[in-house]
Amino acid sequence: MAPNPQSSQGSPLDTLQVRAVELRKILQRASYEYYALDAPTMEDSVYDALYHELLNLEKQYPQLITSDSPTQRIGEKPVSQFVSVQHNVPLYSLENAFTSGDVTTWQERCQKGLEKQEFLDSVCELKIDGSAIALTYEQGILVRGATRGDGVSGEDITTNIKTIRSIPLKLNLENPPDRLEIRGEAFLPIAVFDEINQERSQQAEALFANPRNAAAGTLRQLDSRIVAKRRLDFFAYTIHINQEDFASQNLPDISSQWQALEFLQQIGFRVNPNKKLCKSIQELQDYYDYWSTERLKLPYMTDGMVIKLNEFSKQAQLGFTQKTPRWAIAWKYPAEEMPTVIEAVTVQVGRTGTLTPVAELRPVLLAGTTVSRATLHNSDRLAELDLHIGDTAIVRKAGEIIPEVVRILPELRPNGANRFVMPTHCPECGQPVLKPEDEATTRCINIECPAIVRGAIEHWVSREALDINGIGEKLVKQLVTENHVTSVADLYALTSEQLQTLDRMGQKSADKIIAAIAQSQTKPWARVLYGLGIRHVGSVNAQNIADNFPNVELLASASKEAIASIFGIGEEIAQSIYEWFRKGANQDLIQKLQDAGLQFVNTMQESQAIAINPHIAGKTFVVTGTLPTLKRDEAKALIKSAGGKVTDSVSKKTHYLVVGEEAGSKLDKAQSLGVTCLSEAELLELITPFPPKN
Ligand code: 3B9
Repeated sequence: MAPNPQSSQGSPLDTLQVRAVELRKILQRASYEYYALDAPTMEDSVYDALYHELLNLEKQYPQLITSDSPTQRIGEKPVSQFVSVQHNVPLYSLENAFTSGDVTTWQERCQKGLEKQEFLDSVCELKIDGSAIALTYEQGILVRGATRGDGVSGEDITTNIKTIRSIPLKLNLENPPDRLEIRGEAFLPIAVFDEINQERSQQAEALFANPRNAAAGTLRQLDSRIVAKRRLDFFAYTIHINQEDFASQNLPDISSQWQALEFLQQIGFRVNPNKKLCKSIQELQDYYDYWSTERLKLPYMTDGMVIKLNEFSKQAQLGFTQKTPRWAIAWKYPAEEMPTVIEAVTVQVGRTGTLTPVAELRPVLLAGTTVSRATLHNSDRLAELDLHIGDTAIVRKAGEIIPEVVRILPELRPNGANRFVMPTHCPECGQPVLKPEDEATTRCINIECPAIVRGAIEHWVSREALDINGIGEKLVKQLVTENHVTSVADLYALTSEQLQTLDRMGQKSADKIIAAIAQSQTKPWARVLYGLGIRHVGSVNAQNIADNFPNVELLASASKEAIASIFGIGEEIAQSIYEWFRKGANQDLIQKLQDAGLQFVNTMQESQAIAINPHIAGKTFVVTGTLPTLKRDEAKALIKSAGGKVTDSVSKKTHYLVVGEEAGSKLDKAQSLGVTCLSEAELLELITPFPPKN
């Protein structure tokens, strides 16, 4: 809307001034509803028209311009530096709590300080992850905005502050006090942060690590025209008014934090709506728990909650320490992402030979624990990151997940930093490594690689596998380094005397370990299978496989399809098992472990899981002679587990005679009675749903 030519030409300046005041009032109201209350009432086009009317008025008559005019928000030309300012009242920081215990301790301390027994009503607010700023209003007009700085003095950033639409340039108060101070958090919405970083990456500019840094950086921008484009926002949480002013200006009586927040909103500020007045520790806990996940859906970053005793009289009694109020505490959510420096990259070789690059970090506190190493996953990931030694990186640890490097901040790369490249040879055994084009991982394929041998043994002795007590990481390392063992089978040839030659190993512990190793010979076939460490064969899969393939021979000779038809076993697992048994070294290993007395056959108890088999159920068996793989007891147990009956002598009622070598009179009798004779292989074929291929 253009200024009315008649009124601007013919009327005295007074009329125009009245119009300017009116326009400002309307625009201020609209801004307040839009930015502070998040409840717009005016069409954007109407706002624009009124705004331009005011702008034109002020252009023609610059004497009409006031500092609280909405036209004064857009930045001025750059300043060369900021002026330092003293804070009248220091900007206190907050004591941190990390556990509910910390919060209870704080509440009890407050109660003690006030000689109270009962819970002290507390206001919970979200802790916005931004920059604390202090705003000064004189006669209701914004005259100064300052950064927190060190709490005592900060920098005057008034021109930048004025660009923040949710900060009123003029308070919505009839009789404003001479002087009033507001504190709160300036922040960048996450969406704006993402936009800015996207733009910066397109223009090959340095990226901001997080919204907090972006907000702080923006507030200290010397060119407020850039600040205006960044759409900073602000939540207010504290108000200071001189007591005398309060009385003389007949302001509403504010005696609590809850009332202060309501008042702040009334006079024009954006106050975070997610506040709660709590009357018990449980309510504090509920607020914390609720927002621990809900906060992730908010359009801005939060890093915790702030708890403040509600009543000002109680706050005043408790007062402040050097740096923090005694009546408030910040209960933080565990930080999940932090920047830190990658001091080195090491490469670990896992038990399957996989090479994993690991970042050695300058230690940082993440999600409540100190983290000094983070995985870089694999060579593909490493190439994506373009990691150089000395780079600053964002490291993340969410809950129990292994810490990982999320991204690199290349703008912080030191001069002359070297790119890290994956080794072409295994760092453990020096043999060339393999990196198939279609796989992300690099792998050492030397089965004698000490790292692979160590990993295999550690897996073999682990709880869910053979559960051999007393053999830890350190002992495994010694055993392998000093060539006492080159495979898990060698464990069974170890002697107590041999162990006693090792570091800090007495006879007692050595004997114990030997006994524990011997004990593992009784562990069921399913655990042995799991202990072999075949890729993708976890303990549950191992149990399922062992239930369906009651001995190793059946499994070793099974087709891929037969393996894949087991419940829970997919193509990939079947392929992996099939290939494992095709390798000569693995066949040798099985032989050695069988010789060492380990269980490669289901015994009676484990066989219970096998489904009743119609060929066997209700049939009577006799077992005779020496079978090629099964002991006679094992064969009998197998038959029983499948629902068959086993007797000791052949009669007319015998359905099958299972015959091994050196069978005697029983074979003769069976042949004379016409009883069907089975070899071990034929028996197993009858029993297992998936007969071996030839
Ligand atoms: C003097 C939220 C944050 C926060 C306080 C906060 C950080 C700090 C604080 C503010 N988020 N709230 N609150 N939501 N990140 C509690 C430290 N309060 C003050 O700074 C403060 C300072 C006060 C009262 C409050 O009393 C006076 C003491 C002496 C003279 C005048 C006043």
